[in-house]
Amino acid sequence: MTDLRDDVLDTFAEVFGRQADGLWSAPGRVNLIGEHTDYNEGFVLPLAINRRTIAAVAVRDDTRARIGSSFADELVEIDLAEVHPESLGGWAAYPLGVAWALGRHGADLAAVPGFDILIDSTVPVGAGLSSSAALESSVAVALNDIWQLGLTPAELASVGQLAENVAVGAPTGIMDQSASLLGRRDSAVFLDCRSLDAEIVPLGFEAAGLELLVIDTGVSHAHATGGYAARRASCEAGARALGVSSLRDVGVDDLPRAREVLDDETFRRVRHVVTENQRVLDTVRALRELGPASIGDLLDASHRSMRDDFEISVPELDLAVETAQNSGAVGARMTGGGFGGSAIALVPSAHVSRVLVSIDGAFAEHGFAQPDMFTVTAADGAAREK
Ligand code: GAF
Repeated sequence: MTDLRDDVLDTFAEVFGRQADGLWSAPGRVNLIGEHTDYNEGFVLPLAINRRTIAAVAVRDDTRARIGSSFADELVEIDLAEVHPESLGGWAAYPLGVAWALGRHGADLAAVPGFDILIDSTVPVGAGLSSSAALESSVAVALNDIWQLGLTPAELASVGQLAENVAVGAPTGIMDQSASLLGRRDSAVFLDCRSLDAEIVPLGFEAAGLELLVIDTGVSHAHATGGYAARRASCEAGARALGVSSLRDVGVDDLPRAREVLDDETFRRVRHVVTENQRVLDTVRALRELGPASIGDLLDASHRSMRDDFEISVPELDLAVETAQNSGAVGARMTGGGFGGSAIALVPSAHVSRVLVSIDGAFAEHGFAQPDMFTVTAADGAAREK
């Protein structure tokens, strides 16, 4: 991390010919449980991870914004007055979308100074670990500071979501930005996506001798297209048919009536969301009362629900989850929006090597490309680094 910070500052100086005023960073996330519940005003339990996006920034004395990054050759340059969702495209839509969204949250884009910004990241792109939220959140905390806006981390999460929804065009919920901004070391963020009340829940993985393994299948996904939007539409249709404003208002006890009212596919989408909300509550209780070794069955049940009812898994994710479960994991599930990306497995330290070898073997046997596997720890949310 220290090296990357120095590298970003050096690259900033090379690219812009001057020193940065400061360095800000924001983490990617793993969702422990609570999938596709955020836009249904339900519950989620993500954690920020020890993979971060770093933004070196310097204020300009004009109104131009210049944006460079280690992952794109181009330097994007635009006047702040011209920053509108329609004028943005490519990866720069994320940082510039944040500037625009800050304008919708009180920043006077005609009065604030321009900026030069250089971005680098250790959050893998397309792995379902919220590289986009990390990028948005790093820029949001940086501009919040240099423009002296005084927005809270929770408000900055809404800024990031607005940028993602409108400037990028992905109809996502508030979970990823909340995890990136509110995350806390060794803890998960228990978020009520209706009230936006957040509680920090200690995980205690290390004390329990557990590791959180990420299995990045390499199957790429995109939330601006296809399946994600279709699932969201099904949930909204289900809520309408049940006469509620969101599926948050449907409980497990309401499912027998829902089965009578809804077609089979919509019913299964609804059942996933309703039971997943309950699993989040059960997981929080289990973590608090019994410790992390007790949440395995809830993780496994969450995966089955996503595979069979919500139908957002892919064969690579199912194989990673099953193999982890059969080779010593306490529990495993796909994480994030689905249709690719990563699975997570909660594994006793002593069994990590066995799980890694088993997954490698199983992927080779099925002719799947080797997954990228690494352990993560729960990290602090977005902050100024220097
Ligand atoms: C993606 C979205 F960005 C989140 O808002 C959430 O809906 C998640 O998929 C599924 O739980 O990460």
